[in-house]
Amino acid sequence: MLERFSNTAAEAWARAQDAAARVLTPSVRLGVTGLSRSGKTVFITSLVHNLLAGNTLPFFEPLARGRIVRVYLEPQPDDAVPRFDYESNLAKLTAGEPHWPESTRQIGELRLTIEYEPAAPVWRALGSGTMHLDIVDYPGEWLLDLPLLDLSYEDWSRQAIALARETARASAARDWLAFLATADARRPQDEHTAQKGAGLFTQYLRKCREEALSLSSLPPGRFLMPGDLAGSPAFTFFPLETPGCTPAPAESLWAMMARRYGSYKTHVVQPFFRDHFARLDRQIVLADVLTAINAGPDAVADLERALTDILRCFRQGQNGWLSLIGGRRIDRIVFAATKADHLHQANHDRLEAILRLIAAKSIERASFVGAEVRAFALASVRATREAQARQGGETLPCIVGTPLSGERLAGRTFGGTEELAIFPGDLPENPELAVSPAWLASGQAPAHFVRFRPPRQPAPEFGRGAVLPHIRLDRALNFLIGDKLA
Ligand SMILES: Nc1nc2c(ncn2[C@@H]2O[C@H](COP(=O)(O)OP(=O)(O)OP(=O)(O)O)[C@@H](O)[C@H]2O)c(=O)[nH]1
Ligand SMILES: [Mg+2]
Repeated sequence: MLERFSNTAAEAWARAQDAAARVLTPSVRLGVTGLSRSGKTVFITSLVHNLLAGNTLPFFEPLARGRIVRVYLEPQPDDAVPRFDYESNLAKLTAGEPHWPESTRQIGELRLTIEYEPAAPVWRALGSGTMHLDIVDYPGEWLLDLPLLDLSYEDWSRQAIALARETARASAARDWLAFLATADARRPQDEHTAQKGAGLFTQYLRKCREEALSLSSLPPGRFLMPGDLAGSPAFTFFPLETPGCTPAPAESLWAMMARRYGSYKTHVVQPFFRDHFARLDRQIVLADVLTAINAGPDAVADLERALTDILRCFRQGQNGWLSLIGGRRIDRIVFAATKADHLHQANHDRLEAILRLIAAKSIERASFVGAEVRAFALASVRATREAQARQGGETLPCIVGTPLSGERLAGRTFGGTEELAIFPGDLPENPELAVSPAWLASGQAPAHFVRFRPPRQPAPEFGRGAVLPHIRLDRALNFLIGDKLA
C-alpha cells in the first residue's frame, strides 16, 4: 500500500514543481510542530516578526554580521493550504491590551523571502542571494498517526487497549473500557454501536488531554481535531478486542471497524504525509517540558514517549518512514523547550540540559539515524522580567509578570492587571535527577506556574515599532537556517 501511495501522480507533480521552483530560487521548507498548546503559533509569529522588523538577534549569524539585506512576505507556494494568519496573531500580541492568539487546529503555511549577502567573498562578488523560507505549522498529534500506516486494525486495537489500561489513564478510560467489555467484536455491525463506541473513545482521549494536559500520545491524532471530516465513517471507529488470528467475520462489528480504520488511513493520514510531511527540509519540534516536569513522572514518561514516536517519523535509511514514502532528507531537527521565561535565567541552561537528555533517550529508543538533532530552551515571547527578592535574609531570583485574568495561585485569583513576583524554584543541576521518577514525584520541581499576559509594547510616542522580546529564539533560528544563508 505504501508503494502505491508514494507513486501517485499528484506526488510526482508536486515534486517536479518543487524541483523546478528551487532551481530558480532555493527554498527551505521548515516544519514547525509540537503537541497542542506547546507554543507553535506564538513561535512562528515571533520568529517572522523579529526577522521582518530586523530586531536584534545576536546569535543569528547572518543578521548579526549585517548580511541580511531585506526580508519580506510573499504569497505561499501551495494554494490549497490555509495561510498562517501572521498579521492577526501579531496584532493580538502587540495590542494595547496584549493577548495570546487562539488555539489553532489545522495546518498553516507562510512564505518569507530573505535577501542576503553571501559570507564567502567569491559568492558576494556575484551579487546578493535570495532564499524562500516556507514555514509549515502542523499539529504534532498528526505526526503520531504515521505509525498507523504500518499497523493493522488488530495490532492498533491491542496497543490502544493496553495504553487505556495503564494506571495513569484509568479514570479517563473508565467509561470507554466499561463499554468495551460489552462490545463483542463478532456481533453484527450496526451504526448505533459504532457511534457510541467512537464517541466514548473520543471522550476518553479528550479527558486524557484535559485532566493532565501532558498525556501526549493520543492517536488517532485527528479524533481531537477532525476538521471537515467530523462525523464521517472514517472517524467513526474504535479499537476492539479481537480474537487471535481468525479473520474478521463478514458484516461483523469487527469488519466494520477495520474497514473504517482503513478509510481513516487512506483519506486522512496518507494525504497529510504525502502532501506536507514528505516535503520538509528542516523541522522544529516544540515541547512544553516545564509543564510536564510540573505534572510529575507520568507526564514526563508520556512526553518521552511522544518525542520518541515523533523521532521515529523522521528516521532515515532502512525502515525509515521518510524513505518509504519517498520523502526528502530532513537533515536538521531542533527540539525546543518553550516558555523558558517561566524560569529565572540561571535555570535556562538546566532546562536545555534536561531536554537534551530526554532527546538523547528518545534518539536511542527510536534507533534514530539521519538528521543532526539539537535541543534549545527558549521563550518565543518573553512575558516576564527578572528581579531579586529578599526573604529572611536570603536573596531569591524571581520572575515578574502580569498573570492573565482568572489565573490562580496560592488561593489568590488574579484580575489581569496586577504584577506578581514569583520565585519559581530551581531545576536540579544534574539533568538525570530532573527526569528521575523519585525526584519528579517529590514535589521539588519548580512550581507556581501561572500563565502571564504577553508583554506590553512601548507607547508609540517613543517612536519605536512593536518588539516581541524573546529568549534564545535566535540560537534555534541560526541552527535551523543559518547555514542556508552562508
Ligand atoms: N510565557 C510564555 N507563554 C507562552 C509562550 N509561547 C506560548 N505561550 C503560552 O502557551 C499558549 C499556547 O501557545 P500557542 O502558540 O497558541 O500554542 P500552539 O502550539 O499553537 O497551540 P495549539 O494551536 O492549540 O496547538 C499561549 O496561549 C501562551 O499562554 C512564551 O514564549 N512565553
Ligand atoms: Mg497554534
